[in-house]
Amino acid sequence: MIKINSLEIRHLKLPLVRHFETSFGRVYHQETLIIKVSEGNLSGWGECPASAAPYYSSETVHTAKYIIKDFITKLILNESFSDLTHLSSSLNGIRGNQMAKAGVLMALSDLSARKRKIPLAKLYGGTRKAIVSGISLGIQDTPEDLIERIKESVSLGYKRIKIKIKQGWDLKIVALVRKEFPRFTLSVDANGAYKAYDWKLFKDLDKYKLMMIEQPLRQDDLVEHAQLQKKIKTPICLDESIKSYHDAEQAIKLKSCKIINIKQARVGGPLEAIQIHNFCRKNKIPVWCGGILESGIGRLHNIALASLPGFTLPADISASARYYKKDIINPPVTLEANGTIKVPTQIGIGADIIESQIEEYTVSKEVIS
Ligand code: OSB
Ligand code: MG
Repeated sequence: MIKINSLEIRHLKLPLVRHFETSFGRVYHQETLIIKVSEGNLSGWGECPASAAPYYSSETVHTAKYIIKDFITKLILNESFSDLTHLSSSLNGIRGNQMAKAGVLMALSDLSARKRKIPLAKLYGGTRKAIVSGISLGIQDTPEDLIERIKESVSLGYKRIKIKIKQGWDLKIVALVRKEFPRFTLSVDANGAYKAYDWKLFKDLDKYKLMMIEQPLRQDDLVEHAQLQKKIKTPICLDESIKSYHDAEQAIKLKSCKIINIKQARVGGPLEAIQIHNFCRKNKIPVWCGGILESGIGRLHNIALASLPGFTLPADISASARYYKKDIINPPVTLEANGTIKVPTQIGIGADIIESQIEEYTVSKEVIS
């Protein structure tokens, strides 16, 4: 039984160690919502990494906060649910707004794990003791800066490097990186910056033996992705296009991709993410766990998810220190020398919440009960 009697939403603004640039722009801070749900004196934490602007997804921290306050809490506060699945399906009437739903459902999953006194990974049926970690490197001021960042990441132990690309920072950059790192596992992520008529560029990329090309075209271009995949050898991986289980089904039927990046925040929460994982596993589509610059709380949620057996490719889950000088969890997420991250064995998300650090980053706070 789940019956929460209070929900706290905090809007946090965390300074990044270094700016992060994608084809849709550069950020110096990450804005995110931390959600705390309580059942009596037991609480669970989740994260809604909707960010400040509607560029990666149509949501922002402000739209998500509004949806949580005015719609989600009205459906779940002080209501009884038999389990997480029951609760999750009660939100089906709210269209879209996946990140808002995800933040709340993550918090409820943490709460459920704490109630059962088991690690979150165990609640999800996770089987891995550690996950293989990759790193996503943004667009840099110069190619030399990028090479420097890659060298640093390889020496820290990261097992796969993902390079953000955009018009003017693509083929030449990949050629240069391949020359410096002939065999390292590399991928690129365009965040939807290209059009179907740019197909030749992707054909030219084939010779660099990338592990995948992530989201080359716009999010709604499933048919165009299928046509592009037919023309090139490198596997296409979809990120922004997959916002639900239904999207994953459509993409696989259409052969729009050979790999899927699963982000629980993007697909409406952990249960939807697990359904996509199960479907992909059945259809032999490899998946990996992506990230959206999460603070420690969302990062631990991603680690728990990535412990499921179908997550066979390196995750975009790096150490806390890759993004944040002071994380809001103790201990922070750290990278082992062999390029893995341990799946916590403590109850719930698996680390203590540093409430004083959360307070320092808080822009606004609201408690609904
Ligand atoms: O496209 O995967 C993406 C960060 C913010 C928004 C979208 C993306 C990313 C990343 C970084 O690539 C992933 C991470 O390390 O959290
Ligand atoms: Mg991506």
